[in-house]
Amino acid sequence: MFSRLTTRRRSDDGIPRTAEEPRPWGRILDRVGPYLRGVAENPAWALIFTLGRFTAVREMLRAISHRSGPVLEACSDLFDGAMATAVTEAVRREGIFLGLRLPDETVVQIREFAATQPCYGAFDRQCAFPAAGHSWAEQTFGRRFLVGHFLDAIEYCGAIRAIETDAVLKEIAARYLCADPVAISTRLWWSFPSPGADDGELRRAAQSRMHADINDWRSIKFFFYLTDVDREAGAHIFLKGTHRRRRLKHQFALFTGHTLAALLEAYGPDKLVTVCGPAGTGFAEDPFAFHSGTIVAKTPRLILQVEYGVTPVSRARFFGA
Ligand SMILES: O=C(O)CCC(=O)C(=O)O
Repeated sequence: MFSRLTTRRRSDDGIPRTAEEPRPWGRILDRVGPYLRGVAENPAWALIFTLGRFTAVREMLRAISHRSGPVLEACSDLFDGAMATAVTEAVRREGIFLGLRLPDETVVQIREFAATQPCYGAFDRQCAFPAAGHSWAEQTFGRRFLVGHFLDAIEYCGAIRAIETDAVLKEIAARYLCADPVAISTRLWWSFPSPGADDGELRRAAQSRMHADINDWRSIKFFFYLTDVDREAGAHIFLKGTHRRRRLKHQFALFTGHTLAALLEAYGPDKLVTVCGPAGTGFAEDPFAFHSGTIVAKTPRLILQVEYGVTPVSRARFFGA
């Protein structure tokens, strides 16, 4: 059924520890198409991609930027506006704030949406399937689906719209970005167990090596788990401090993705954060820091991500397609 059935060394906590890198050609070829499309859609992205990898450039742009409105204490039905300062300071200092929480009814609404709508395997609109039919879909389409995205269908989920436009999240984003925040992506997706996935499949599903997002000159992501997540369910991992302090070899590297083992050696094992928690758990992070999902060993994970930046993007990129 599947053409490649290689397995990858994986530790008990779901985080691949392999230090060696596979040959770069596959990684380069995988990226040519998306990069060219990115530049065609938005030529400014070439500049962001080239210069946005340097911490000095990012810090300089932050220093000269400003937001148009005053700093306010925002209020909303979902989050406590009083936490904006703590969130912003933690993300600035560590790159991550753990401790956001979605109201239970919001979790229920998004779970209902995800249970009644098909997701799309490997971002392919030809491969629609209900999450409960994941094994069926892999058999039927003859492909592994490590992730299933809902793409633009999430526009019809009121609970997601409410999070995306939430005044407290926007205020946190404005403070962190030192600019009027632009919503640059919203994604809802399942991560599924799919034993035997090879390195390329794991990499495309953000499960094999840590990476840094260069989506904009500055951005902030809010993640929310909609299912209970432990180390067997694809917990998100993060390297504290790497959004601001980064070795030159990692700033000049051709790829932003590196093995966890190599990064732990460079920055220290004490910097690793593994985010586990019940459905509703939320966290804010600067995705320029090294981060990743991990291999889903047992339980599928449903996760929502809302990202704010400073430069508008196209509709396709907004939903991650
Ligand atoms: O699946 C995850 O936890 C990581 C997602 C990720 O790497 C990203 O959104 O850039």
